[in-house]
Amino acid sequence: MLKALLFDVDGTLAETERDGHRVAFNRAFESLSVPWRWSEADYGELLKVAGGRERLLHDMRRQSAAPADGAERHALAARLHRLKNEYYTGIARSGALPLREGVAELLADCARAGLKLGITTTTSRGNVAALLEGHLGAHWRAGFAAVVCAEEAPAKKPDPEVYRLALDTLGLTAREAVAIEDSPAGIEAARRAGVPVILTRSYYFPDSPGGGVLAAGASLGSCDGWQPSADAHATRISLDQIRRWHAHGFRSAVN
Ligand code: XBP
Ligand code: MG
Repeated sequence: MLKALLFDVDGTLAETERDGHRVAFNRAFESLSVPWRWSEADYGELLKVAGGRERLLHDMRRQSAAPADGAERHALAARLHRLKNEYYTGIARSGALPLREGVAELLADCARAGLKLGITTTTSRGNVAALLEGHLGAHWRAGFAAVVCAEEAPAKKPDPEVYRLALDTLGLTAREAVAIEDSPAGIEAARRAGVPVILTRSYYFPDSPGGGVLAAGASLGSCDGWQPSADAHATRISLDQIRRWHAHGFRSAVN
């Protein structure tokens, strides 16, 4: 029986990457007079590396202006990442990163039904708080029975640590939860923890593979184009719809 929904953050709760993290990284580069910038297209490629600091270190390998010394490179990445998060939280608090369509309604379905909610993300607690305080109010944390972020799960997706910790916190088995994810790394992390996935494709991951997930679609805010199909009479993906996919999943894809 379904007992919890576990939400990824970046790309799933909100489209935070292009106009949030990417812009904040570029501001951090500028502030520290680092001579490179990340275009929208560059950033799409770089998102194959989960974790902002890990992404910086990965990119520095191709930047001729990056420090050659390993320790200096790590120190610069750490400084840039801290600064990026300061800029990012400012952007998130400004309200520039709205929740994706259907997210607020699905969270409300869960609250009404008493279904547990969790956050399972590669980003930091501060970034999640900055995003969710604006959308869900100062007491947003009380609505989530588990909030697992980079601080608790330093091994980034596709490592399953973040999902395993969330299940431990909730005291649930993997099959009692459903992960809502947008990226291939996120899907893999959930699946390695045994948690069935609903895939909501995002700006940077429009082609995330839908094989092996309970359901895949473009938006929780619409019933169009979902595989398997969603209730044609509904206007959005509801908790009831997710319960149906979950129940059906154990008779087909997940088994
Ligand atoms: C997405 C990520 C993160 C963000 C940046 O996390 O991979 O690295 O791009 O955040 P998720 P940080 O989809 O799991 O929410 O700089 O804090 O890593
Ligand atoms: Mg994501």
